[in-house]
Amino acid sequence: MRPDLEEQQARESEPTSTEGKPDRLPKTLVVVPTYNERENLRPLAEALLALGEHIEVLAIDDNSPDLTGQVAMALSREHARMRMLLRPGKMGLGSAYVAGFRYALKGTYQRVVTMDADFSHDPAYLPDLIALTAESDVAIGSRYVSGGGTRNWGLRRRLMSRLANWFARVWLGLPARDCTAGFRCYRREAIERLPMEGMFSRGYGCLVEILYRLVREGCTVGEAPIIFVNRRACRSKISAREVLAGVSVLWRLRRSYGKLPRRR
Ligand SMILES: Nc1nc2c(ncn2[C@@H]2O[C@H](COP(=O)(O)OP(=O)(O)OP(=O)(O)O)[C@@H](O)[C@H]2O)c(=O)[nH]1
Ligand SMILES: [Mg+2]
Repeated sequence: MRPDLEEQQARESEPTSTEGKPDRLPKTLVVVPTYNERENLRPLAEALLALGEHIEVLAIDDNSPDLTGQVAMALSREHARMRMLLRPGKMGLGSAYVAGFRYALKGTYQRVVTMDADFSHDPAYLPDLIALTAESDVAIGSRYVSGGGTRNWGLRRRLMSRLANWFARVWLGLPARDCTAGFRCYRREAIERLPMEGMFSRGYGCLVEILYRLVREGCTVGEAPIIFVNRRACRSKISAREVLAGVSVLWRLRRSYGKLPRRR
């Protein structure tokens, strides 16, 4: 790890313990995993923080070679509601989410949002997602419900996403149209029920795995439409290996726990 990041990593910023603000919106931690998102992190974090005092942002950076970690450090010095967790190397999206969940449980956050740093997930949808958690334990920013969709995705990406979702529904019995979406809001109580130690996946497969495990624990799922826009800056990280790892997670979940029962 670079020496400039070493010192900072030792002092990860602390979660706050103040209660929600008088506007009564639930105190929300927005977890943003980053790997090579130098150009995206600042505009995204500032757009999120501008949504209101109830929002705090946690950037989880895995020692990105483009020094996104330095942007996270600068932001956390400038903004009281900006937090950071700098890890020594690339550990995968799933492991970043779990680190974010653990961080949230140490504080008094009532909601935890996960979203990508690359503006595929528009911060403007955040209030809708938080509002939906009044009735569901998990709210998904969904591309595959009425009003949702994708922009600038090639045929291969569209097919892969549809196929993964079809498997998640038919093979695992998940009760959602968009099971692979990373833009989600969780109630704190849902995160508390997630068996994090036993997770199979450290990469992208975690999206299906988290949803599967939560539904198995009895959590309810709602979906709000979003238009997903393909990244506008920096490079994609999804490799063929990641796709294979995702398929193996579906297989392991089905083999270990079976298909989820139909909801009444
Ligand atoms: N901390 C951390 N973040 C990661 C890792 N892998 C991906 N990310 C971040 O997770 C989010 C989703 O990754 P993306 O590469 O955008 O995946 P995607 O949106 O499915 O695909 P593209 O946008 O086409 O690249 C982004 O904010 C990434 O920077 C990782 O190993 N560690
Ligand atoms: Mg992306």
